Amino acid sequence: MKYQTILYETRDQVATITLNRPERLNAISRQLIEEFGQAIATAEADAGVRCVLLTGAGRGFCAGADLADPSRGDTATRDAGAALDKYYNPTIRRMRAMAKPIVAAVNGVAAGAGMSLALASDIAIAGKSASFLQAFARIGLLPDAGSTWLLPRLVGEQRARALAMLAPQISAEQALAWGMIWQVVEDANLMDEARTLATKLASGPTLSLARIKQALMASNGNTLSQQLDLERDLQRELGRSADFAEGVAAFLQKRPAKFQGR
Ligand code: LHQ
Repeated sequence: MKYQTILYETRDQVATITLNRPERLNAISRQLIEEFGQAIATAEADAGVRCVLLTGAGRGFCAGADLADPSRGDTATRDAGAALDKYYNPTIRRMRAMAKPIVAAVNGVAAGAGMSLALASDIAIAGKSASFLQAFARIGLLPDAGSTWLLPRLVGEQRARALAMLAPQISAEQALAWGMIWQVVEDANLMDEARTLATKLASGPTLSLARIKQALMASNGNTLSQQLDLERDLQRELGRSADFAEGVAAFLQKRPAKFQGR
């Protein structure tokens, strides 16, 4: 597929999606969110892809919705919910439900819905010069694309409230200290580190990683008792997988496991 606002490349079973409007810090035009949604769906459907790596071109990760985009769609109708309904929300749902891990390599500022994309990923690592900004309240909106749900779960209620209401631009180190992201690395090493991480996940037990995602997601709405039942059901499935048999055999034979993702 030919994209205009993103780059899509598959290597070593990792699909790399690069948001590619660097002159606007990869702000999300209607075309970009449409193409990003298509790319996520493509990666999900491709059996040759076992991990997604998401990053931004240039000095920014993503500056959120493109406030200057004439095709934004909400200007005439003043319906800011329409784009969420049509483009953002299905994509965030797909990212969280996707049976493959998503790594975000946050290479610069992640603002507004751009920050939501980073938070909706499974593992986010950032370059030292990256920053995070819940920009929404600065322009009279509320955090969207999942941020009001994702953020308090990552950093706790108090920090989520202050981040949303005061909208400070916080450093990668601060985001790390608050548990918003997994790792901070030197800018120059970010893509190498992120690719190493993504390639490791891509050669991992994909079904097990998918069930981990599923169980952690479900835990947000489940009681402990419901979660115990879910763990039992999912473990039953994984217990019959080829990768579990391989994992145990490799352990007993003192060799690295060769997982096939089944
Ligand atoms: C931009 C943007 C941008 C256009 C930088 N748009 N051009 C909303 C509406 C409806 C439905 C769906 O959901 C949403 C959700 C949202 O995401 S709302 C939040 C939208 N994002 C923002 O409010 C962030 C706006 N940007 C900024 O505050 C700053 O640009 C940050 C802090 C991200 C970066 O600051 P700097 O590093 O100082 O860069 P800059 O401001 O100089 O930006 C570079 C260029 O990118 C500049 O263009 P220019 O022609 O002057 O060089 C900016 O205008 C453009 N740009 N963000 N969101």
